[in-house]
Amino acid sequence: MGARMLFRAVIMGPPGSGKGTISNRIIKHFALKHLSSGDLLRLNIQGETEIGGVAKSYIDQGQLVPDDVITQLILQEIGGMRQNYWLLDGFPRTVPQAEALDKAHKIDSVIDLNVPFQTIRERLTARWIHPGSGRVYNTEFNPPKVLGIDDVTGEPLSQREDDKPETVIKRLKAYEALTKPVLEYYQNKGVLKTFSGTETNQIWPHVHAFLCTKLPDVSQEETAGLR
Ligand code: G5P
Ligand code: MG
Repeated sequence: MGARMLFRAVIMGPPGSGKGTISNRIIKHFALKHLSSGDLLRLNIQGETEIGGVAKSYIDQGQLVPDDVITQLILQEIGGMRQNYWLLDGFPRTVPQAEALDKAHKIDSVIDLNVPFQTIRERLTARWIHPGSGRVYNTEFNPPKVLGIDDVTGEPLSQREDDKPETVIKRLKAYEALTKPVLEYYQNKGVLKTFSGTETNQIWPHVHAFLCTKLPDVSQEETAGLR
């Protein structure tokens, strides 16, 4: 991947729509750096940083953290990256966040996962995560090889505080009120690409085909040891 290459993407969708799951597939095929705002906030909570302290009360309530807090965190993180090809997951999720991002970086593509709310509610209570890496499992859909243990590191998995049914409903409401307008914002900029479905395995081939029109798929080269 040449140093001059530039590709800046965002993946959007309601809580539990599969942003993390599809992002993990994307980074196996395309040379993009994945940056999840939720994972970053959870690492700050775990590390007991000042931002973590502020964020925790909002996240546990199923509310969005204030725009200025998250915007500063993400823009700083992007600024610290050497690469100019990345995939933002979970940011921006309000119009002011999208506007602030726009001032700093022009976005090339927005992948929108349009998954019905009913499908989502059932998924989240069965979710387990590896906090260190953000790897996501689901006891029904993609269980770990050993229950409660991360496949790669062997470390214990945990459940998210905000995956309780009543908090999930609040998160879906926040999405409806604050994040949906961001879709319109990107639609007007002509960069929005929506993928609808109820299963990640149905949606993924379409996302893959779309990204192949923009970027080389490097997974074959990797297997052949060419990189
Ligand atoms: P997050 O961490 O960004 P959400 O709520 O946007 O959280 P979430 O919950 O991480 O999104 P996801 O990444 O879209 O969902 O979905 P996922 O984890 O890949 O999949 C969900 C589950 O379904 C998993 O168990 C997966 O294995 C399973 N699954 C996937 N596909 C299928 C399938 O086809 N079938 C089945 N059966 N299962 C499947 O944000 C958390 C909080 O941080 C704050 C907010 O408080 C937010 O609530 N925050 C921000 N606040 C303000 N501004 C921002 N920009 C913020 N970003 C984060
Ligand atoms: Mg996620």
